[in-house]
Amino acid sequence: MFSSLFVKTLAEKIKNEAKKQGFILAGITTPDSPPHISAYFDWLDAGRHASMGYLADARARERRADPRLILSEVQSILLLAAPYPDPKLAPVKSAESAEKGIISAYAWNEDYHLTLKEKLIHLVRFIEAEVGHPVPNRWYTDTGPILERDLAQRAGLGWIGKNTCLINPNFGSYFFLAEILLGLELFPDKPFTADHCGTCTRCLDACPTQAILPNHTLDANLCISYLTIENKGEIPEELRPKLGNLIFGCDICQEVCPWNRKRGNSLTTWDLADPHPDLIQELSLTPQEFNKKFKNNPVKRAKRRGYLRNVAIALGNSGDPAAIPALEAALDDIEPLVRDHAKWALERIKLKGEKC
Ligand code: B12
Ligand code: SF4
Ligand code: SF4
Repeated sequence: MFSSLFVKTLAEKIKNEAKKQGFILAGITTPDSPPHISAYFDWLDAGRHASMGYLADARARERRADPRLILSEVQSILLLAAPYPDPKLAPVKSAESAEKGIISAYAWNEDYHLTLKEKLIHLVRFIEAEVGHPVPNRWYTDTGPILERDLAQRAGLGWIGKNTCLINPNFGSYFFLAEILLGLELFPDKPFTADHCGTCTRCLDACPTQAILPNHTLDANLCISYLTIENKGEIPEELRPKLGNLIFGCDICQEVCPWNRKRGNSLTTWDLADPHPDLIQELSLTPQEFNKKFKNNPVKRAKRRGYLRNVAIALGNSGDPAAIPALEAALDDIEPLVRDHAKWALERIKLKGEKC
């Protein structure tokens, strides 16, 4: 048992060390059940998770409701935010935009699941050195059975906006969340209780598929981020035109958010050669070229067949006859998913041509 002064000072030291590691926000909460766990259950029961079955099984539900089932010794949870680039930093050039695709800004750098790992391990070592003994711990970013946004709000990092993202008044929402469950008593931060959305409805108005629901949740069945990344099958025909030239993920409900208007809130460097690649070239990527291009990059999650499916739709949406030869070649692609979407894209270009 530590003195309360030690517990408070230790928490501050840990948060300072997190900032030195490049995290822009750090806060501590208790392992109690997340405040909006019932909203999560309702969301699942309404089928809003689409095909993401891993979110809905009994194990997933129990663990999200009680972090102690993940680590029985847990006494505190350290929540962290790591920045990614502002999509405005690489604007799509308007003259070429019809044939350019848009990759979401969170995927412009090496996969955060890999890059944050070392920083999280460093923080655990730092904490153990400070207390002078091993500390039971478990860390995650994205993939843990944890409601990261809800816990981050309770750890004081920001509020959950109508677009469902965690937003901080100083940093906007272009950041990842990560957390370390610790078998260590730490002084918890105050929850972030203000809701700075007010009467604004920009995200709801801008969402191309009306995926955002009025209760701080969204319907993944309609969300372009889900459709282009997590969905492994066909994209429903009626939604394809709404994808525009988004070929991996979607940043629209964050781009329109006034809290992301400020500059300098995010990372200013990235390692993807072109966040807005030439669609015709992308459609001809062989499996080897795809694997090389997106090695250790989040785009790999869509797999070549999902990515080229998205690229074919974007070409169809461009209505540009220059895409016809590439789409015709894709009718012989090794993947049925790519062939089917190329066929749709060709029909769409033809239809658009007839209307002109
Ligand atoms: C599944 C998932 C998705 C799904 C579903 C997203 C969703 N909004 O539900 C899809 C594939 C669509 C998706 C998309 C994206 N995702 Co995602 N995703 C997740 C994941 C793995 C689980 C989220 C989840 O449980 N959703 C279910 C809903 C019900 O829970 P929730 O989103 O946490 O929302 C809470 C609020 O709705 C709140 N709530 C409910 N009612 C009410 C009422 C009030 C008044 C209030 C205040 C709150 C509130 O309670 C809910 C439960 O705690 C998390 C990682 C994690 N382990 O948490 C990342 C995560 C949420 N995603 C992230 C990112 C970056 C994205 C994208 C930006 C990627 C992209 N560019 O395409 C988009 C953003 C789309 C959006 N507007 O949310 C980040 C978000 C960081 C942030 N600043 O918020 C996370 C935290 C991953 C990470 N570690 O960084 N994602
Ligand atoms: S990510 Fe795109 S499709 Fe999904 S809710 Fe936001 S604006 Fe709508
Ligand atoms: S766009 Fe407006 S309503 Fe939507 S999250 Fe941002 S502030 Fe809230």
